[in-house]
Amino acid sequence: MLLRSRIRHEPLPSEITPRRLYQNRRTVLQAAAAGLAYWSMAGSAHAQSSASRATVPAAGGKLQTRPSTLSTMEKPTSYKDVTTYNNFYEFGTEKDDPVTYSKTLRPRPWTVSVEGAVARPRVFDIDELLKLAPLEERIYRMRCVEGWSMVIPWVGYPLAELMRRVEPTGNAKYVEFVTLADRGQMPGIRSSVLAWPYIEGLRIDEAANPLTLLTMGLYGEALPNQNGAPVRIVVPWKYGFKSGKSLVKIRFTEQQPMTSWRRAAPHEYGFYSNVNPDVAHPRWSQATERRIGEDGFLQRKRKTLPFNGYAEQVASLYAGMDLVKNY
Ligand SMILES: Nc1nc2c(c(=O)[nH]1)N[C@H]1C(S)=C(S)[C@@H](COP(=O)(O)O)O[C@H]1N2
Ligand SMILES: [Mo]
Repeated sequence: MLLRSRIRHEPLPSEITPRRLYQNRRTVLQAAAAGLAYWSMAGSAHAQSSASRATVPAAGGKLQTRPSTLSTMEKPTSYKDVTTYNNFYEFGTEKDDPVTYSKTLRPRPWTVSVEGAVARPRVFDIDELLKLAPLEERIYRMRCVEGWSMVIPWVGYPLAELMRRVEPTGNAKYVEFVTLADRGQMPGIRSSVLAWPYIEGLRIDEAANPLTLLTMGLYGEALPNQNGAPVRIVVPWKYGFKSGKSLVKIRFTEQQPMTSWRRAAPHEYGFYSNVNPDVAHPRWSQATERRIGEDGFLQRKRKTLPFNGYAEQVASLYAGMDLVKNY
């Protein structure tokens, strides 16, 4: 298993891809700063990036993306780490279980039902979802509640694009994300470590924030099974468990949804779960983190940032709220 994945990913040197992404992003950011037309520059940056991607072996299909000014400039974690060190309890609780046991997941055909307090409820086919809005490459810092972090080049578009099309009503105060629970495809479901299906939720304004990404890919390719194929949510200012994988239902609700981790351990995992270095998990501190790929002899701990470094974009969502109580 490990041997096979090594061979498959050998032509993807982690030192080269992140540097190229970094350079393309700089071009776009500099163009924006110089007041040049963003689109013409973004177009040329994209042409450049799809050309250099021609050598990347396909884990899934290749996706057409445009760069985003919301990407971090930090060096992306290697493709190998992003796709072999995962949390996806439907396939087991060890970090290498998802890559090992998720071959049985069938990401096609796939539909996502969008329902509840919306004027236009609809079942979207995955291929329809892929074309609903232009795909962006969003390089986000991700922070797991367990104390490790990664930088991941996701591919998707803001969930707000989907929300616009289904028209949430005045009763839509929250969004519930329901993910696949199929014993036939997911061996981990035999275990009662969590209540299945895995459910997550956001407040409607969090869901509509431009950082909240409906995600169909990473590193320019369709999502590998272990990362939540074919579609997941990504919420970069919250602990990783808020980013539910392999979504089958998005439900707009008036009541705050009961989420899987809260149900399992309400004193450890709150509804909000914003990354907060000042609020310790009951069993460990959240003040620092270990960046995957930086481990080793001279491993350095990084300071965890409030809202995972996205405070400028999202802190206002919580104005006046007690973030110790609302952990
Ligand atoms: N359906 C489902 N989604 C899930 C999980 C899970 O166990 N099941 N784990 C969460 C946790 S704890 C983390 S840290 C992220 C990990 O995403 P990644 O493996 O793509 O980095 O997925 C989240 N989404
Ligand atoms: Mo996590």
